[in-house]
Amino acid sequence: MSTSIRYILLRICLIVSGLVSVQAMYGRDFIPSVEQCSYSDGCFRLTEETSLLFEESLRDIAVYILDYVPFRSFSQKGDESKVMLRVNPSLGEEAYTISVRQQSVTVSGGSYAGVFNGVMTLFQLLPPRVYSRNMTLPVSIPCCEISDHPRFGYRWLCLDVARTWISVDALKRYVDLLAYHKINKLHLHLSDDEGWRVEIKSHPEFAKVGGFRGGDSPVYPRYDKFDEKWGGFYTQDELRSIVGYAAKRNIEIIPEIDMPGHSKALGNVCPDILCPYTPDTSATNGLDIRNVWCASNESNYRIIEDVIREMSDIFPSRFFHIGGDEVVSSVWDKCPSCRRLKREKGYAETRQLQDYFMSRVIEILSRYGKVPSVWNDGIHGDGLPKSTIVCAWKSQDACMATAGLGFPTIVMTGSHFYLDMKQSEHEYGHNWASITDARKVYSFSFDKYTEEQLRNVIGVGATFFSEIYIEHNPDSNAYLDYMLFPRLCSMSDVAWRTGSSGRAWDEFYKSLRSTHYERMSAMNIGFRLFPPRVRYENGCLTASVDDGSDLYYSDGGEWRRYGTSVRTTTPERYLFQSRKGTGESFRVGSDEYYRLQRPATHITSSMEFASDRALERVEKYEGGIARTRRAAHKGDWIQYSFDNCVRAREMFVQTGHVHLRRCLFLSGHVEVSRDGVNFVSVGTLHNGGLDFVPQYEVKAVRVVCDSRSDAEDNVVVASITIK
Ligand code: TNX
Repeated sequence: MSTSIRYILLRICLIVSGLVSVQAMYGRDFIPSVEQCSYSDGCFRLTEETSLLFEESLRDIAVYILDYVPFRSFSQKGDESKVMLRVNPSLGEEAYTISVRQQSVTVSGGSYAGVFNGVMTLFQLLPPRVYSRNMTLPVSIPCCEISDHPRFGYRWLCLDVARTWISVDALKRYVDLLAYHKINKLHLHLSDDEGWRVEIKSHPEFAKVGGFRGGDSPVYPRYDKFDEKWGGFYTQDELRSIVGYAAKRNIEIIPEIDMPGHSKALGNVCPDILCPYTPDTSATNGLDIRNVWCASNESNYRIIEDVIREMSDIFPSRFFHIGGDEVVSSVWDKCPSCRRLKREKGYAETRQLQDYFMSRVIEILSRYGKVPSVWNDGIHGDGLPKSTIVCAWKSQDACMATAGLGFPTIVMTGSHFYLDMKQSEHEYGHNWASITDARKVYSFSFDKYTEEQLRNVIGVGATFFSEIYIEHNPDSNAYLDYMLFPRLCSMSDVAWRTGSSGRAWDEFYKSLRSTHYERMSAMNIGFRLFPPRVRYENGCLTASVDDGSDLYYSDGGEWRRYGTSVRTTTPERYLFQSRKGTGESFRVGSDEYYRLQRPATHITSSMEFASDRALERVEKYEGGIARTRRAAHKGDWIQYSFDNCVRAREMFVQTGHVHLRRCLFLSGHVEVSRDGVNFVSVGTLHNGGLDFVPQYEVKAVRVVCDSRSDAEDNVVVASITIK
């Protein structure tokens, strides 16, 4: 019988059985893909009378299921209608089979992990509302036989909880969301320049002080909240509870302390870990850029041992990630004792001190039974044991080279798997690696890898670095949800799909639209929809979507439901957005909306400017930033004057720069002038910048400092944005 005929019979069966009609058709749109699934006639009725039978070693899974499916009977003995969980050691550890017959459902897995994976697939045979944890029975499950196993044993997500604090409850929620997608490794980036997040009992100040930014904390403040103390850390008990919570969901937590670089937060708390010299901060706007552990200070290795000893006791994972990325090794050249160490060891290059540092840390790790994991730029020389798991991120070439060196490699190429990247041109995020949406993630391919390289690839991973997250109200997780989903759905498919189970994007996208968006809504994820296509032609704005979502639009006022088209002579004022369930798209306009004006502009300041060339680039809208010669005082100003008056629908000015601390007007206002002589205020600055709508043609715009004695650094100025 052909599959489509079976499918039709199945629909008829369900409709005739009168239980559930079309909704019972779930079970086709598996994400990630299932290796083999064949349907047969009939269905299993899951009712309140159905019992859940399980082997004792699977009790945690049974308890987990009860949270989602309201089984009344939870028993060890045989019943008429039953769902059974079993371990079948002849299957691979993470492999599973599901057999749905009219009288019973059996999920068998090679181990706890395999059974858990099977249960995650079983959930996808149920209506999406199962994820909302208030499913009502009865429901029907189509009769089928499924057998499945993952391509890679490491399906990984790295979450940067150092730059932006993520609470324990939020982390547990993400653990659940990963589990639904069969992602089984959560790598926590627990330290960086902006924070230290693990309680270390022998050094309580690491977390108690280093876990917070701003206010009286010595740690680099968050950009727009210089005076607000913000952040948090995980106590050891909280971490143990996260580890246990994750283990029940087949997720291993891999901790990372990023060393020897990326350690500024700790360096600010305990300056003794840094190389002992006074940095010259005149070139860096007063910022001490030393963020590297001193390699020659013996007491540093004792501190690291304290950290590793305590953390080994919290995290049962065999692996301990020790970072190794982006080390500014020139600090060691300036340190007398590191120079001495370099000489004693006979190193030709300063970089070799990194190998020395890493091998000392690895020696400590081995005393606690741990295998190291590093970022790919942590590999130097041949000091790393070949069992080191390498997270390869820089480029596809770096991934292939790492695998070629024989290291077990997690492929997390920035261009495809960095979920801090923008998802389309006008959206939020970084773009250094690429612009990456769910489709691009899905397109990842191992085609260029040699067989030998491929043998060393043990997993695929995504990463979310959180420098920018902190500016997007991280107390709600909306931004993180939006950045992770559905890109993680694509990643999970790349990491799981085996042999012929891969689908073309169109098919995968169909599964997203027809079922998985609904599942993610039941999971309460604020996921991203692909933005609508907006066009302006013949005086009309038209917008369209291909995912059945609802369209809305606004001309700056209230948001309205979109009908067929919007007739207007000012298309540049309109934005459109699609919404479906808990998902929404970015707000997008037609080309007219994005068109910027670049009138001839001259920038002057009461503080004068430091470099003519930089200023010229800013005046010509070529990007970059210019800096004033000194810090601002009350009454200081920066003025943009136009050769000809400008009629604009919106203007945006910004002082300061995300990466240059305190180079802004902490408080101030913006004034506009019709004649370049008389100015009128249009609003106060927020985060050193202001978006405003000029009511008439403008000859000049002036940003004025209102604080008595402002930032300690000079002021950074960018081009004015004029729409
Ligand atoms: C590179 S990935 C980094 C991170 C940044 C990220 C921003 C890696 C090992 N280093 O420190 O946060 O880029 O995308």
